[in-house]
Amino acid sequence: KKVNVAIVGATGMVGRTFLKVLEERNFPIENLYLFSSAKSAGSSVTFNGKEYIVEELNESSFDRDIQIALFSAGGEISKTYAPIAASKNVIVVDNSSYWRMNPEIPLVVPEVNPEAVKNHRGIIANPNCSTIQAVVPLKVLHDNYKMKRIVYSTYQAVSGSGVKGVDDLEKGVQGEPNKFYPHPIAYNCLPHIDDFTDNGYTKEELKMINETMKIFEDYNLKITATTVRVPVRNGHSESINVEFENPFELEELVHHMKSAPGVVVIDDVSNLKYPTAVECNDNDEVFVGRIRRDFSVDNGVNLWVVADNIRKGAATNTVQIAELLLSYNLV
Ligand code: 11C
Repeated sequence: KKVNVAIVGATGMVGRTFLKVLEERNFPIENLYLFSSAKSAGSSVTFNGKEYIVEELNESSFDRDIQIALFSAGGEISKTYAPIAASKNVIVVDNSSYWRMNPEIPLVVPEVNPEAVKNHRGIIANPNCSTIQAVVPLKVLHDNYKMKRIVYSTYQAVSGSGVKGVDDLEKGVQGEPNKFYPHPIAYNCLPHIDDFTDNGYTKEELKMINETMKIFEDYNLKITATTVRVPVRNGHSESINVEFENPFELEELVHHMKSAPGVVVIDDVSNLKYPTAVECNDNDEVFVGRIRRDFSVDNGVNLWVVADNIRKGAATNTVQIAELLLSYNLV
């Protein structure tokens, strides 16, 4: 079965990666419609060898036969246009943060909670990149040992901020002053991603905490997070400390991790093998290494988790959700 697909935000970093991933995975597209802001409208994009002209998004963009729309054009666009699309029987898979915590909107990572898509009412949310790469490896551990507390510390690439972040890093290493971040990102680390909130946490930290609870449907989990921007072009890294209700054998835990869907274990410190952002770039899996017991608590483990934030953290996960819609016959 082939479907008609729209992409909103087609010229952005994630939008372009949607096209790449759809092409690579041979997503069954009959007709493709590409939308952007007025600024990028009119540009041409090649998909599967055919040229498409990007149209300006407006209220009548969805007045045609479209079954699935992938959105990545920021929260404000999703706030306004996702309900318009949904009202015209388009199923929206939205990469912005706007709908994620709405109790009526499923928040889906296909390796973790695929069944949640079945409850959709026209809009499905794609989680934040740093949450996605955390919950993929945590799923198998939660199933086996029941997590009770998580401490997230992230090392996030500038591509998470889009082209402006990448520019600040590239020009910063050439000696130019920072334009986008409030401090230099070249040769520096900024403990600041997204806006600060009244309780001292950033929105990025709160996203990791709240989205993890929603995806696991476990609001008793105790979670804390510190999210940091580092001078890496692409690929987020995370240190994850987890404490379980139940005891575990490390060897068995590693065995479970190796069999987890979407996870690749690279953990051979005697040969200096562990995942890094540079080497994991351009892959769809979540890479896990440095798996070791936390000796300071009864049932704790430390993990080092790396993924391509634009692919698995955004575009690939969104396309996988669209694939779920097809496999569950929801379109
Ligand atoms: C970053 N995680 O790395 C952000 C980018 O809520 O979708 C994605 C923000 C979001 O800066």
